[in-house]
Amino acid sequence: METMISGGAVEKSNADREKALRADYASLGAQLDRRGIAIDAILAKVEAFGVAIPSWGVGTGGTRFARFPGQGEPRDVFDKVEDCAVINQLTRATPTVSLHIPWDKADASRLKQAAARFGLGFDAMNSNTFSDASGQRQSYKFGSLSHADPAVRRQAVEHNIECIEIGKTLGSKALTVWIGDGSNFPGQVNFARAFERYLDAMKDIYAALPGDWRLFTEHKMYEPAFYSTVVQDWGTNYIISKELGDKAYCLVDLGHHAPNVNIEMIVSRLIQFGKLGGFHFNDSKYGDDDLDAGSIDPYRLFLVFNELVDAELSGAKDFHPAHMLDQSHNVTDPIESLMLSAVEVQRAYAAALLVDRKALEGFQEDNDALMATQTLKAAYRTDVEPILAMARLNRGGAIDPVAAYRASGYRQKVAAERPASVGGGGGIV
Ligand SMILES: [Mn+2]
Repeated sequence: METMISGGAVEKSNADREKALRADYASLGAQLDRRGIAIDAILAKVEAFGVAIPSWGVGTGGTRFARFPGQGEPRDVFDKVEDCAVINQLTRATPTVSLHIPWDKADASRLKQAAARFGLGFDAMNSNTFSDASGQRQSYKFGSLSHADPAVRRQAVEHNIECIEIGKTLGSKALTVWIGDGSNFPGQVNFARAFERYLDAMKDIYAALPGDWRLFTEHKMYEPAFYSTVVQDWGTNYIISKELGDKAYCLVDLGHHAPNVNIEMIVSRLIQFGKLGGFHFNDSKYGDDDLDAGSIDPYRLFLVFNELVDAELSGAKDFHPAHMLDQSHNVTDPIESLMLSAVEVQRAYAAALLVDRKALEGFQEDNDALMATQTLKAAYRTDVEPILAMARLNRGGAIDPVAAYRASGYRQKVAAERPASVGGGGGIV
């Protein structure tokens, strides 16, 4: 297997840290043992856990005000795959890449080979009908799948079918559809007619889905349309998945909700009715900020994983959620942000695995609110870093991914090879 950073550099970085890690792991193991938890069982689950890297995330993001390009940004999808290979080499937590078409359009067979060199696979394909590609016949200025003009809707359907075709060659098994359709003014759009047109168009896309694929629809309450969006919340998303059929599931992007919305409860509802497709992980303070996962409210991320682990352990039906990051890195090196975000998602999973579920159930039955919430807190407060670091070490990754990455000089190396970019597409979807 090829690597972008030499194995020797990673070993050198680990050599300085391994002794301390083994001591910390043994100490945590003894602590968990007293709580009736086998640390090696948690380690095995963490080692098997993966989250997909969004191809658009390895470039520097921006806001509608400005974008400040970073050094050595990827020039095309092949450069993006190399950056994703670095992230997975050091974290061993990101075995797949989620592509965005047409931004990542390339010869699909060549692309598959490029990823296979590094042992990377492909997660869900993402279509783009929220901006106009050069040379495109119809404009999406006033919508795509819900547009009043059937020619625009047809073009948007065909684009989604093209994404499925590309994904078949790449080995992807899912299509994520997020649309920017909506309105900026009351009265601009008839809510019911627009949704009806959207559903009809989605049925055409669904009909083109291979038998072993899943279709994810992603809700978003506002932006780019600021008064209304066609797929605004999880209720509408659930309706869509029910209307389309068994291969249709809801995708939850943590940033696509109003502030203070109880997202973990939405997750629970979708699990209960077999319609949770997966996630776009990120964090936010005010809106769809696309900040690094776990950077603002790590407890919320833990509470989401508390629901996921509960479903995993109780054997919920149709439960195999896709894990993807969806972030915009405006002021950090995207590779560093994505490595730490993947680790944060893994951390929430590991901590949720430590919840004493039997005790929790007892406290719930006894209406002991204080002890019930303390049961969650006891798991959340446990520092699981030795488990995460040991999982990386066992699988050939770096005990400290950012330290290993900085010591490798990878960014300086690609900065010399890749010319500085100007402007460029946004990273917020
Ligand atoms: Mn998203």
